[in-house]
Amino acid sequence: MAEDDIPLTGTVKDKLIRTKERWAEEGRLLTGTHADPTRDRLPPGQTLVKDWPVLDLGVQPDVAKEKFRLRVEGLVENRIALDWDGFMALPQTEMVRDIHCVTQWSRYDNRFTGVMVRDLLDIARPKPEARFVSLTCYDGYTTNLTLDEFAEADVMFAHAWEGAPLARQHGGPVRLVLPKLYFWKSPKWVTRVELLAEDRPGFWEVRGYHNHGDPWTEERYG
Ligand SMILES: Nc1nc2c(c(=O)[nH]1)N[C@H]1C(S)=C(S)[C@@H](COP(=O)(O)O)O[C@H]1N2
Ligand SMILES: [Mo]
Repeated sequence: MAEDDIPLTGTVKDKLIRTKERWAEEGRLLTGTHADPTRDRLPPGQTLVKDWPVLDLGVQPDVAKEKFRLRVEGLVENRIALDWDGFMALPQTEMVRDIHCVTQWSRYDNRFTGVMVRDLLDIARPKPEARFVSLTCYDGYTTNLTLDEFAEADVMFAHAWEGAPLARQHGGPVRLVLPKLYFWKSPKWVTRVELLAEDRPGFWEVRGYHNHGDPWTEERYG
């Protein structure tokens, strides 16, 4: 099964993880101020950047398109296992969004192209008892979302950025883009989506990061 294909994070940069865990313990980067998404563009405590920083566990899997699979399973009426051609044959959408990382950078106006989660869920058809989602990546990274937020209108499996294929370092061939939450909730190199009845906290969520991650209320840690 797919589970066996996914390397665990034994090769991860343990030191980096410990540093971030410590930040979480210390509540670092919390500014205690508030911003209003209807009025402001930069969430509290964030700094605007022009380049696009790379953040991950230090392993950037090389996922050949021939080997790529995107699976949607768990509490769905129709299990899906898309290969690259199947993924690219789905309706393609473009969106421009700001992104916000918990390590304090934000970047405006990122143009992504890909498949909207809604279009995938229309095919998979979540069962009524499905309320949460767990996403698993080719580097072993995981994160969790509520099905409601995963299914919002501007959540995308992106394969291109600014009109060019998404670079491997940014999660190519395919990553999630969920702009309204901190970017750790947007997994790179995604391969599996599991719909669940109970929440299943992911890699950073069990290491002190907030379970939800709203940048506007600074849900960074805890
Ligand atoms: N598979 C995977 N996805 C991941 C991560 C990771 O380590 N592995 N890091 C997350 C974090 S903490 C952030 S901030 C963003 C960074 O995306 P970027 O490197 O494209 O800026 O990816 C998120 N998605
Ligand atoms: Mo991050």
